[in-house]
Amino acid sequence: MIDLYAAATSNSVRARIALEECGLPYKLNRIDLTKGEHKTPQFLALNPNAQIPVIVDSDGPGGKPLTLAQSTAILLYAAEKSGKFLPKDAAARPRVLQALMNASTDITPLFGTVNACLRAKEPHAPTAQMFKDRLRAFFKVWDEQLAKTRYAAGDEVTVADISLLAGWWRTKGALPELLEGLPNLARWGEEMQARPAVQRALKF
Ligand SMILES: N[C@@H](CCC(=O)N[C@@H](CS)C(=O)NCC(=O)O)C(=O)O
Repeated sequence: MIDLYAAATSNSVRARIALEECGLPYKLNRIDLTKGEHKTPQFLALNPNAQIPVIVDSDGPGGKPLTLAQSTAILLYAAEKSGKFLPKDAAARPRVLQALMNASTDITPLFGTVNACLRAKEPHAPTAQMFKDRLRAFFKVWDEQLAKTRYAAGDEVTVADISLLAGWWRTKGALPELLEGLPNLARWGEEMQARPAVQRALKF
């Protein structure tokens, strides 16, 4: 059994969709960031960086317990443990990893940066707009890609789709104007969001 510590954030959702899609049984432990539940001694023992998501897998590698933070590490761990969503083919894999990294290390952090700019005690509109423009530019390239392929890295759902969905879903909820006029991305997002495992993962 896997314990997942999470809330309705893009990084948490990436990990939860991964567990649901990979069919790995888990228990959701809700962490309320507004109450500082990620800063308790018990939580810091799981992740000294005081960030969600975290998983604790009682049946980790070699049958030993594993504690793991970082949503993309959790996504890759779930994919490898289940043997799903990560092609073994040496030609296909780099393309999937490239798409995964864009979703995980460009899109989600930019979304967080825009939010931080907007929520700052003294918001600076031009800075927020600069990061919004960068985020929009990444989504525009995704829209062009998804005009050519059904999924993020080809004809099959991979870890890249799971990661991108997390950023797309949060942006759609908080900054929908950044996704306007991107029909291929919208087609992909709606299809991904309709998957039963994703529906379960998005219910908090
Ligand atoms: N790179 C990390 C980022 C994790 C992260 O930023 N988590 C946020 C929620 S989305 C958090 O726990 N924030 C707590 C805080 O900022 O105090 C990952 O992918 O898991």
